[in-house]
Amino acid sequence: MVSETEIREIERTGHCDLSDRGLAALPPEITELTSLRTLVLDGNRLTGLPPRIGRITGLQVLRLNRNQLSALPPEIGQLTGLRQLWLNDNRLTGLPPQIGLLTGLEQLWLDGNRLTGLPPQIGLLTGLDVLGLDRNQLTGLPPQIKELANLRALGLNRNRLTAVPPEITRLTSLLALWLNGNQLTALPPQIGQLSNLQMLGLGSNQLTGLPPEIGQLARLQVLGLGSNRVTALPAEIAQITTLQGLGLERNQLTALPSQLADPLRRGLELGLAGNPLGPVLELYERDASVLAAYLRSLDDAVPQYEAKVLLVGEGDAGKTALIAALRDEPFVAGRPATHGIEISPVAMPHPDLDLDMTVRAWDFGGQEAYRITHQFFFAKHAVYLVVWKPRDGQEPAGVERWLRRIRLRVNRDARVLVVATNCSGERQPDLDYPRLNRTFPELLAGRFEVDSASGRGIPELRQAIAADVAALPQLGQPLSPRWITARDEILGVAEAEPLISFERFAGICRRHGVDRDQAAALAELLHILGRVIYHGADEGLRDFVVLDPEWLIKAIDGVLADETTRRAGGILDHARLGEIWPDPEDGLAYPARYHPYVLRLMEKLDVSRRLDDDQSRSLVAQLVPDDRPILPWDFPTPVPEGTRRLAMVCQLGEPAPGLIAWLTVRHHRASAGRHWRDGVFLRHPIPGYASEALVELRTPTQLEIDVRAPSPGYFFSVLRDSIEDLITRRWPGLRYTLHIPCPAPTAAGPPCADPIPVDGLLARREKGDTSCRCPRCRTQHDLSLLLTGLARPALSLQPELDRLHAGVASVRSGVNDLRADAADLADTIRRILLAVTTEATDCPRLFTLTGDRLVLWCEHPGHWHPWPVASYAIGQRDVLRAAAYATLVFKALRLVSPLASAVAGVVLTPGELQDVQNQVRLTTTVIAALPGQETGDQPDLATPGSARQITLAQGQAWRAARRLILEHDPGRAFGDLRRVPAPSGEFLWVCPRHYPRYEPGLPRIPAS
Ligand SMILES: Nc1nc2c(ncn2[C@@H]2O[C@H](COP(=O)(O)OP(=O)(O)OP(=O)(O)O)[C@@H](O)[C@H]2O)c(=O)[nH]1
Ligand SMILES: [Mg+2]
Ligand SMILES: [Zn+2]
Ligand SMILES: [Zn+2]
Repeated sequence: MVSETEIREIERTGHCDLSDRGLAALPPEITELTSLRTLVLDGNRLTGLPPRIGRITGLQVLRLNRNQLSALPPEIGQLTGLRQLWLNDNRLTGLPPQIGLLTGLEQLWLDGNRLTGLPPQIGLLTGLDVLGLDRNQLTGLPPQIKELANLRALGLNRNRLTAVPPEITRLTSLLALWLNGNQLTALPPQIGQLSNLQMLGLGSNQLTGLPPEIGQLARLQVLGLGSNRVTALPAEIAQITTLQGLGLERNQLTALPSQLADPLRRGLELGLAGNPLGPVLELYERDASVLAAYLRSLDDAVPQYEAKVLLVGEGDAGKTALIAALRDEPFVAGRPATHGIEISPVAMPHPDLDLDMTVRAWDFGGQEAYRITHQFFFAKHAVYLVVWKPRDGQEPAGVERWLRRIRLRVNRDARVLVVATNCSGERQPDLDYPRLNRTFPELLAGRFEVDSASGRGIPELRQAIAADVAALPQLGQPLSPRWITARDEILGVAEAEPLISFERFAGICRRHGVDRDQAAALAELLHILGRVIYHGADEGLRDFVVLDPEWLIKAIDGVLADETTRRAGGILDHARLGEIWPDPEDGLAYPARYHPYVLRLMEKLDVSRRLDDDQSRSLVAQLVPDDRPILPWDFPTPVPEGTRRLAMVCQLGEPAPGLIAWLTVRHHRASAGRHWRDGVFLRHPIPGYASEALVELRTPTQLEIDVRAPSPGYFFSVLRDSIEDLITRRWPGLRYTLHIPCPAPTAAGPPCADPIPVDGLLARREKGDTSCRCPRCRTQHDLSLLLTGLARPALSLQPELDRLHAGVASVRSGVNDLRADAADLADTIRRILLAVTTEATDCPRLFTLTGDRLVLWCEHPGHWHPWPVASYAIGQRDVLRAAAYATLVFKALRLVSPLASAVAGVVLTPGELQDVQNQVRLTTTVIAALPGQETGDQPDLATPGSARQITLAQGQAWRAARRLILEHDPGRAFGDLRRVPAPSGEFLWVCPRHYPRYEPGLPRIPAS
């Protein structure tokens, strides 16, 4: 079993590793080796240990993870020299009392066993530093646990605790306490005694709140409370100045304490998803400082009762007449059709409180032409009326279509009433409401029949609307009286000026005692509530506020209805805007000074884009020709030598109107001038990547993507991510699945193309499969090849970087073509950025270390370059803090210069290339001098079977580097590097030279 040589080696080193050998029993010769200090037997089939184990008295480390031990022999107590005992993932139901003799023990690991209790002797292990008891069946701990005065980490995740054992609160040395996945309903106030605690995990319990004493945990850094039933937080939580992360996902919070404003400004990260917080959630999503400003204003706040009611339905259904009836206006026969949209207030008493709610009705014109724009303005947290007119034979199917449109945009976050008009009483309209209710259970709130002429059914409908409005999460949201008066004055201006500068907005706020930060937060809040349109994070848009959404919607409708632009294939000549948006005497006015703003807003909504080569014209994607132009290649055409193909089909649950138009606009930088109603042909803007793509709706619900390039993975994953990003942002209610058309060639020539579901492939890879068979043509495929560009490789980044380095080396000797490697480098850097982005996106992520300076880089893909303006003087200790992450990133950045010069000089200016080379030279020296630093790419104990894109160690490495950068730049100026959204949805930090590619600012419009 164990060879002579091995035995000699073990005797020499004192170390014996017999893991994963399939051992069913401990080899007898081992227990003779009394000099043994470390014995590793992980991953065998041991069901018990022989009493002779007690003879290895010199043993310091004994590892028995992943065996089948159901008990330990009493003789274990003879191993008094033991410092670490690892017994994770066995079948232990208890521990022998002799465990208490192991008084030298520092680490005791018992995760994943069947323990229902611990012996009292556990209290004798006073030297214990770490005690791991995750995944057992513990309902309590013996009181003696309190004797473990040196314990620093205690893991009790996924047990059966219904209360925190009181003795735990005496373990004042604890730094980390994990209690996730138990059945806790409350925390004892004594929890505050754990004054050294840095990490407290309480997720997936049944907690409804926290005791105020939580504020005494003066060193706490991370508090996890996800998936509980917390309804409110104690204000004291804000006293913990060390707190960096507070996870509150999936609780019942309806408000946050105003005291959280300061911690938020210091950089506290909150997890708030899945709480009924309404607009507060969106404020935080926009920016932490915006939420902080709002919370800070709340001292003397009063509750607000404001909401939107949106009326949708076919033309002539009776929407406008219905609003008139709800407003108690006299009935008017023969109304004209509504153009675009009309917004008007409807008085509505609160069903329970003695007050009037402010409800604004949005009456959408029902004509077809408006539908694509109007869906932008379908808001969450609102009440919808789907209006239809059974008497004239409007088919009930229309109702379902409108319900689908609403669900696409709001998912579940709205209430919908179905209202039949013209119902003067004789017979029930023919609508299969029970079926609709099954299809839209989260949305539907009731059906009504009314007659706006006679007023029949109107009082009941009004009551139902009031009840649903009152239940919206934002109702009763507190607002400062100063904000209220500022808001009212500002909105009073809307009549005369549909759009004002942010300066003016802030000026009015100032007069009401609302400072500039708060003014920005107020603008954001009013935007979320649908009162104004304001994009504070956008360079071109943050300087003004649209006070009248109706005005903007009508302007966009005007462009989309413009026949001249349609005839020009969607090319809008800016000089014609004066014609499209006349400046009439009465009604809505569009004087020329507003034109740039409206045009920029259309860009923000992905309606149009300026042409790259001609800034005085824009492409309006919804007006492109219907017909498919001639393309350089087509789906079935064979792939030329040296080019590879990646394809994917995105199967949509229902049609998503506007998808192709939005994709066309988003990827206008990659435009190859060929776009039509159902598709677009793209070419990556960096010619060196030689990447082309065809994106086309084959049927209204089947989107096909085909990318061809020497190395197509990069462009493919960018396109795939941008589609998924568009869907999640624009149509959160849209279900979709991804498939890969089987690439195997058929006898006839074209590929088999049978769609293979990506989910299934991922599940197989999880299970360890490396290949799969096409159900149709039976071809055996390599799983990882099939998944290129669709799933982050299971490999860590390191091997990919090593491969690229080898590629560059071989190019120097003239063997390799670098175009493929250049695209692969782009993919690798993007993967690093995406991986660390799951940690934090609030600071640039590429940098080099030159010994005494840390220099940030511009992240513009393919054009990465140092940005010496953003550089910080750092000391030797700082270098060490950032070193682990810097080493990983540097492996990628070192390749920038050789690959950039290979693909073409155009990607970097000569100055930038010089900077790159300087930085790389200096950083090479720094990295080489580091004391045996590794990047943390080695297997990671904390994430077993780590197929994750970045290991926990790398995540920690990044967080350390981020803290260092933020310490050196507390004002977060970053030398004017700015955060911009990439077409694929993620954020990038780019320099002022590259900035306009993402946020082009206001267009200049030629005088007509
Ligand atoms: N008798 C009767 N007539 C109605 C009722 N509802 C609407 N009408 C009439 O039907 C016509 C169309 O109604 P509108 O309210 O303008 O329809 P709409 O849904 O706003 O139409 P668009 O603005 O084109 O989308 C008008 O002449 C109304 O007076 C109703 O409940 N009873
Ligand atoms: Mg109308
Ligand atoms: Zn096939
Ligand atoms: Zn740049």
